[in-house]
Amino acid sequence: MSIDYTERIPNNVNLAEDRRLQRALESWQPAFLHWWGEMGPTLPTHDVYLRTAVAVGREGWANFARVKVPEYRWGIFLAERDPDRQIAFGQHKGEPVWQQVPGEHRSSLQRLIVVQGDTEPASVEQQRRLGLTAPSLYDLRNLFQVNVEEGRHLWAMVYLLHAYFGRAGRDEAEALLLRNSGSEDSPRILGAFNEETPDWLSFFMFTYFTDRDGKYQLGTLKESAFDPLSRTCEFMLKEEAHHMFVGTTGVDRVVERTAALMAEHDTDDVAPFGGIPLAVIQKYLNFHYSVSLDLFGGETSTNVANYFTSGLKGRWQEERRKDDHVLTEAVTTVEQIDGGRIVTAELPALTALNHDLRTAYIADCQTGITRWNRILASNGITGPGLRLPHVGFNRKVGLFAGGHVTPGGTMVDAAAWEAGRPAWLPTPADKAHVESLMRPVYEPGKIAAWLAPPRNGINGQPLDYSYVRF
Ligand code: BYC
Repeated sequence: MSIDYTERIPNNVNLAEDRRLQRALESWQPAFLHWWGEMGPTLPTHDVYLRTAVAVGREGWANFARVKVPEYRWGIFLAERDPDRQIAFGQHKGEPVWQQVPGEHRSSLQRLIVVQGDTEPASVEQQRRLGLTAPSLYDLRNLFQVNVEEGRHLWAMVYLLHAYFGRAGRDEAEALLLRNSGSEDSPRILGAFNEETPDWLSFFMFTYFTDRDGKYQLGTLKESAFDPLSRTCEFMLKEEAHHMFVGTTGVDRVVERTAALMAEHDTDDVAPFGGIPLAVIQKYLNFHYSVSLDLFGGETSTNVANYFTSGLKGRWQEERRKDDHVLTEAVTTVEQIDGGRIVTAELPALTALNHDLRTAYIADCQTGITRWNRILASNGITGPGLRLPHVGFNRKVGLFAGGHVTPGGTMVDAAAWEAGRPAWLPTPADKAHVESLMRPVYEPGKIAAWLAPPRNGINGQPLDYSYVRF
């Protein structure tokens, strides 16, 4: 299915054939561009080497070119429709998927789409000032790539709201541009999207841990019985892979540089040598991991049980699971706090589906830890290395909220937790040190001294390519 770039809004959904919808979206477009101008990247540039989607199939879906960022062609791209697709789970299992929204599921589906849509512009807002301190043109280009695609993911959700939810959907689409990350009066919906991303270590941790929640949530929405949502999420996941690559390799490069400085100077305290100490990397990791765990909602949730049973939101890799895909009889074990201790409890699998998704996410997060510790070892750094904190650490949502759990998984009282906090989460001094390293490097091929250079350029270009021109 090719994408029509002659239209004002590039799309592969035959927008030209639905004049009302086209007009509605064309009237949302200036509001989006205004929002981008006000809340998008603050660094002015001449052009940036960016990829743009040109098709949705397996082969060669993207085209790379120098683009003026505000002229990026944001559009609506859905994966191809499978005419035989059936609902894979829940009470409607085996029935044909829906091309329209069933009345009884209207408000739940709209809610899920709004929550998903709200995160996309939020991340652009959180990252808007990072261009001012980019460690290289390569990194700056990756930041813009992530930003324009999060903008496109907002378009993806707005298309669904406009096309399938009538007046209420159009109102929600408008509201997506009115809430803002960190705003006192109208914040973004989910906690992690109101946190700051003030420096590039935070950016790499965000794209590793928080974008990875995106991967898992989109993976469950890709299973949805509402076929347009499924097809939208399928294509979003394709774009999302690069965002996590930015996070994984970004943290790789910070760890690599830190390890090299530790080996060279035979000390853990690499701060005086312009590096980020491993203990500080661990604290940033603890923070971003724990706020990202909150994005999975409560370990037990009737919302998620209802979403699953009614076919709105499936499980990660639903069709590869070897069970009945209905789960009315199934049970699972979940950790929780009981009488000041962490215990495991057996619960109905249906209400524990957020926990099920989070379990797959945690296993995926662990692969990063393994690779970062391998980088440390290959630089001759022995010792405990980096690790994921306990799932109950620093939680604001779910069964651990309000409990005082150390990164090692011990329950302590509030005073002990506060006393431990500076060792576990970034302190003002840690943030000030990281901030002091954030100086822009805009010369082609040059790279800031607090991280290692990337292994390869983008799309086969050399590292000293002018990825961004001013
Ligand atoms: N902050 O029943 P519960 C991404 C609310 S990231 C604030 O336990 P449920 C991206 C919850 O809404 C992926 N509030 O949770 C990444 C509910 O409120 P209502 C985004 C929270 O509903 C990087 C109440 O607490 N996509 O794409 O089972 C860059 C009880 O909650 C939070 C999605 O999340 C929180 N952390 O699950 C760019 C997918 N957690 O309904 C993009 C769509 C929970 O009682 N969303 N609450 O008023 C969902 O599937 C679900 O809404 C959630 C929550 C998984 C978020």
